[in-house]
Amino acid sequence: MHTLDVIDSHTAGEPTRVVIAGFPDLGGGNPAAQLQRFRRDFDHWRSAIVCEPRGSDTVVGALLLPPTEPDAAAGVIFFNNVGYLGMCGHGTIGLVRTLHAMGRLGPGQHRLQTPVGTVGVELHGDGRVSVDNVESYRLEAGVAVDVPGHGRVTGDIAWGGNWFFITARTPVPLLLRHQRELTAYTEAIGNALRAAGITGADGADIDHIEVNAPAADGSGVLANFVLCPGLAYDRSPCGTGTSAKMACLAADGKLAEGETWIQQGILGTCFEGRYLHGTRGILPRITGQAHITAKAQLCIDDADPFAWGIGATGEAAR
Ligand code: PYC
Repeated sequence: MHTLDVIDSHTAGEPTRVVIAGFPDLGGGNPAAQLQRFRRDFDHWRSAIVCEPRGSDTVVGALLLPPTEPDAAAGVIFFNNVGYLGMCGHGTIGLVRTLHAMGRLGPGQHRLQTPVGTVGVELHGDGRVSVDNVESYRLEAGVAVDVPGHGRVTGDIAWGGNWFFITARTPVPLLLRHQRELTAYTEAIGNALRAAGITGADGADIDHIEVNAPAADGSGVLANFVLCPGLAYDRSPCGTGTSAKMACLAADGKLAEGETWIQQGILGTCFEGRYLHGTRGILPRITGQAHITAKAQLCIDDADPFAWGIGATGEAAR
């Protein structure tokens, strides 16, 4: 029997499960090096932690690592039901709340190492968390793709710590009750991009599809629907997606440095964003709120046919 200590939280509705003890030794090194070993030798632990029967398609896992940089508070590797995330905004906010609940962080500024770079975070006195995300930029504007059943869809390709295709075109209002249609639509866009060979930089898969449209509540802000790899939609406004969107707005001259951007998600919860100019794009700061939902121990019993999780194909992952 293997056991893992975890702390669960949600950030604006999107769950994060931080693994704080019990994970096999990944041999040291920075999060990028440890991610390679995680992926190669321990991928079944990923599915055991976040997939059913212990988790769900929606859960983002965060493996807590000791820091390797002198000024970092911790390292982290984010993962989900199908693989690994370079960076995760909502997950970082959940991680900071978790480190606070563990007594490892107090209010103030801190640094966290991720596989795509070190990010700054700030825990505010009121419990909100700001993330100084990795530099974000628009790679290409106005990219058109033919999407079966939906015709030609035009959008921007942008990096916010993950690769995004961002479009303003939506077949239905961005309301939770339309999540099935929105999931099918954004999945079709992702498949069409792959079929057309449209990628992020260096041939990277565009694995997050974001639809932005005026919020249906009449608040005047933009709402989004973000489909993540693994076909779960982000319940939060998506920190990396908000960063990518702000990079596009900045490139279009529609959002100035230091101006506040309110991004609503599909549940109606909001992240607050602003940016400073970077070298290639923008340096985004995303602020949101997380809440602890559980402190638990996961049990992995080798005699259990689903010990290592029910994979995305519906079969035992190992
Ligand atoms: O908040 O960046 C984010 C995120 C990515 C995937 C799910 N949430």
